[in-house]
Amino acid sequence: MKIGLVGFAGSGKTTVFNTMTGLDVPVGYGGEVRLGAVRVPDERIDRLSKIFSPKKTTYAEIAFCDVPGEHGSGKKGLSPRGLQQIRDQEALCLVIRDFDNPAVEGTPDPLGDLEAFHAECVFADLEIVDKRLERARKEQAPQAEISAFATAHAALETEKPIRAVPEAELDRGFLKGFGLLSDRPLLVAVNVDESRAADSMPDPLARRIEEIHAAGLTLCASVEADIAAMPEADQAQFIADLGLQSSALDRFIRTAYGLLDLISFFTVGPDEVRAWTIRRGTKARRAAGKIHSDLERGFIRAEVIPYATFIEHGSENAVKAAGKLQVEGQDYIVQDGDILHVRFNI
Ligand SMILES: Nc1nc2c(ncn2[C@@H]2O[C@H](COP(=O)(O)OP(=O)(O)OP(=O)(O)O)[C@@H](O)[C@H]2O)c(=O)[nH]1
Ligand SMILES: [Mg+2]
Repeated sequence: MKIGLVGFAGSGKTTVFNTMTGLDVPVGYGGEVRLGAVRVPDERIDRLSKIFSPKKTTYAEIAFCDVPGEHGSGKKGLSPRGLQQIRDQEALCLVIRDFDNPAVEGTPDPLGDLEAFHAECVFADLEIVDKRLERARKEQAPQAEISAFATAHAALETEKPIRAVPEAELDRGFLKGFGLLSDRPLLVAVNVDESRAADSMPDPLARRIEEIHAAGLTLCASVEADIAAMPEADQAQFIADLGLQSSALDRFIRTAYGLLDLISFFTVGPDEVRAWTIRRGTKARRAAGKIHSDLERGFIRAEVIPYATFIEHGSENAVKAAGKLQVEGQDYIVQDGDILHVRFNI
């Protein structure tokens, strides 16, 4: 999964990026687009790895892309270049400034910034959809295509993001390839001042985030950066002292998995214990394709052990002996924590 960190100049994107990835990219003024990956912590993988002692243990990963804001007098917006970079991301994390930044003019205005970002995405999309709809009508494209663009158009005209339109009302197949921004899952990270590091999201912001079908969390990027730089043994105590539930990274990952409706399944063996990330509702054959395209093409069946069942019995053989091994066909819907063994033939 690829998440783009976006937002206006000086909102703390690079600080968040460093906190999440453990990298040390210079913060401050603009900079380049940077890429980094985060290992998704998972106790189940820790435990499976202890049991199998594999040569290699692989956690799920989230890739982050840090997109610099647009600096300059009186400009508060996204440049065409910035917009283009955002279009390449699967999901967006909007970092909003709610702390005083001497390098950026003006007092923080989180709600205003959220509104401004939302409006920019909607207008950028409306321009694309408008043109496309006109052309589809002129060229007498199939009715289904015209209707998809008309539905998107109607939503955007009332300043609704496309992601708010239910699956049943909109055939998104037609919108693919247009890089529509308001159809991307959106996670809003409100970057608050040190003094409010443990505060929850203010009501008006929470309401607006819900209205535009996004998810939100608050964090203080500079405090989180301090936490990330500490020896691991000291982190938990510091987090508790601050009145925080868990680190921003933990909360971020949980929120992102919820927002994107992601789950993990596992493969195990002496060579590798590994977590794979899929959307909830993915069928066994598609999930097998994550591991390797051959497994999808030549799929015969999946032997499935739910994680809890495996732990209860302690080994694959014990699970089999207890008659608890599930043999599933291609349409089986993979569940969070399933341990999969794919049988295939090509
Ligand atoms: N007080 C405070 N300062 C912060 C916080 N987060 C970031 N900063 C500071 O704000 C400044 C800008 O942070 P960056 O992370 O570079 O912001 P950015 O969004 O990447 O900026 P651009 O890429 O230039 O748009 C830096 O001096 C940070 O140290 C925070 O939570 N509290
Ligand atoms: Mg930056």
